[in-house]
Amino acid sequence: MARAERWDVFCRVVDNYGDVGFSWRLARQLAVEHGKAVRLWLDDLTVLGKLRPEIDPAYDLQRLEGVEVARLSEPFTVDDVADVVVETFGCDPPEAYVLAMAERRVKPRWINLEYLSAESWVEGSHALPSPNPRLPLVKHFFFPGFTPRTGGLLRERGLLERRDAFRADAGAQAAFWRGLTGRTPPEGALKVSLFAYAGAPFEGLRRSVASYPGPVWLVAPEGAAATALDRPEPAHAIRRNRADGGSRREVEVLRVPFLPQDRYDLLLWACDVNFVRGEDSFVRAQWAARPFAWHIYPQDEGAHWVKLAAFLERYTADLDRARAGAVTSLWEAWNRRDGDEGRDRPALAESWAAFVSRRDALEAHAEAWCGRLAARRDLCDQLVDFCDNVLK
Ligand code: TRH
Repeated sequence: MARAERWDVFCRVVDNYGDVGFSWRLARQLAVEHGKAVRLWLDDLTVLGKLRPEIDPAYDLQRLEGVEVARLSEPFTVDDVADVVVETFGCDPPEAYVLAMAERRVKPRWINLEYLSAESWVEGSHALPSPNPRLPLVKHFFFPGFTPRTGGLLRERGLLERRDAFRADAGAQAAFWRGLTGRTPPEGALKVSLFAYAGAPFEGLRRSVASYPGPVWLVAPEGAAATALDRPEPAHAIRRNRADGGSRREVEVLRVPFLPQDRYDLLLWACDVNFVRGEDSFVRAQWAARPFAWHIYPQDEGAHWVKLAAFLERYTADLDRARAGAVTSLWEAWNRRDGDEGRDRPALAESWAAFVSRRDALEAHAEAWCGRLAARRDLCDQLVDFCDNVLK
């Protein structure tokens, strides 16, 4: 039997969970779905330990779901150089490893897997070579993306079938809610998951969702949202509501533990609206095919507004003006920060009301969008094809 092709995936944590969340998914797919011998090199094992509690950050080497998870530390001792080397987000493998790559007779194929963006320049940069200025090595850029001329998005085999089976199974959903909260949502409740960066207008959202004509569950895994909403609604807001005739409903904030990564998908599938952030949860919300709002990772000089607009342009292209406007204004209101001078400040309450009143149409849209993306090959498939058939 031919020996499995060896892949080394390197990941250095910049911050939060997304770098590891993405790298782990990729490594697992390479091993489980493509039969590669994969080592995932991580400089911070505690992050993977949050996403996968089976991981013990104390070990330098461990195995999970067919992936060898190895600690990336300096000085780095090279034991073996892989056939394919993936650096995620331009993180650079250790210098000693790169020198060893250059010494191999058959040079490893070297990929820089970049950040996700809906901007159109991505199509022109995807798959471009970048020769090393010092060494006889060529690195290729690989860009995730939303169009056929990009590397696509990670989507595990059978993901959407598992989602549909969960949605068709009321017992499984009830068991999920009981396991997470000890209860099941009240009849007719609007269930909203909440994952966003510190500084999002959490309190404003809590007030806004109260206009919903039924019970609301705001479900916040441990983190910025859960911390910000860890107090009762301010008294002045309640007084104002009473003065307005008291039409607003009780909103329940459910602070829940940070979920293992695969269970987080269940939360997105079980909710009616998902607030997500960064890169990986943003993609998972699209596979969940429910209306969602994206809290984008803030960048210097407002560069993230360009990225946000590029995605919104694609995502809302097929919507009529009112629906496209409802999505855009909610996302802009949600992402606005103090200091974003010169931007019109869309009011969160009105934006939310416009969004939620169009929920059925936005849900049909989310399904159509998901179906269109799912008709394309997933990122891991494309990456393997590129490395095995184009670069070979
Ligand atoms: O955590 P993020 O903000 O991560 C990233 C990084 O900050 C990265 O440096 C930055 O460049 C990028 O954002 C844009 O958000 P993200 O990408 O959504 O990753 C979160 C991961 O955590 C994702 O894999 C889902 C997972 N998750 C759980 O497993 N359980 C949970 O309860 C929650 C809320 C998330």
